[in-house]
Amino acid sequence: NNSKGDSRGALIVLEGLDRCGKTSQCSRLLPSLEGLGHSVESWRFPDRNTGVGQMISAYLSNQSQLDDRAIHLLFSANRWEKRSLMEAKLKSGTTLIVDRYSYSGVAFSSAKGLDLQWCKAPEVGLLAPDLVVYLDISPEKAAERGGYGGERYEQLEFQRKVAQSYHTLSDASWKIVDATLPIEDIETQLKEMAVDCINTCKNGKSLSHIWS
Ligand code: FDM
Repeated sequence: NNSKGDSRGALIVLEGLDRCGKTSQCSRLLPSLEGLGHSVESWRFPDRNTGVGQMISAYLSNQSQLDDRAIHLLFSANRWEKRSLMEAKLKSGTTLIVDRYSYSGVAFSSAKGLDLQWCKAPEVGLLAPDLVVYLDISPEKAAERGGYGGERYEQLEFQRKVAQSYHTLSDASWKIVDATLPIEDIETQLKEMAVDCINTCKNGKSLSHIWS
């Protein structure tokens, strides 16, 4: 389909514990891929700009209390409300670099003790990433990095559980990057992985659904 000019963009997801450096790497990857002539957008979940996103934001900053399952479903709804735009962007050839996705959804909620399969269920049918990069750092090292911002989940004990959940969730397709390497080295690795992934998608890899 390359020759017809209808090739699609890639869905690239970055995951990891709080303070692993995901957000900095997303903002570095965007201009570096644009510099290569790719159409790219940077997204993040939760997307706090929607109505659902504002409820999530209030919860994270401890301004509201919600049942563990209710907040789980709100995080999921926040992805569902962006799904059709996501699909349209990808189909029009734009690559999306996404800071957190369904894996955060399942890792954080199951770290509270919710059943893993129950947590995955509302995610089924969302678009599957073409690449998941996990920025790997120990909870202890992450906690040493300039301290947490004070949101609900930013506590060492909880982050230890989240790390375990991520470990359970990960599969052989994930690219694990050592998040303690110098920023530039991580950036170089990510760029290479992203370019590879973009080319695979251009060459006809089809979009699929997560966990189905
Ligand atoms: N988080 C994020 C969840 O618990 N579930 C989700 O589905 C998502 C996307 O929200 F602690 C948690 C992870 C993190 C918090 O994320 C806010 P950012 O990246 O700090 O905005």
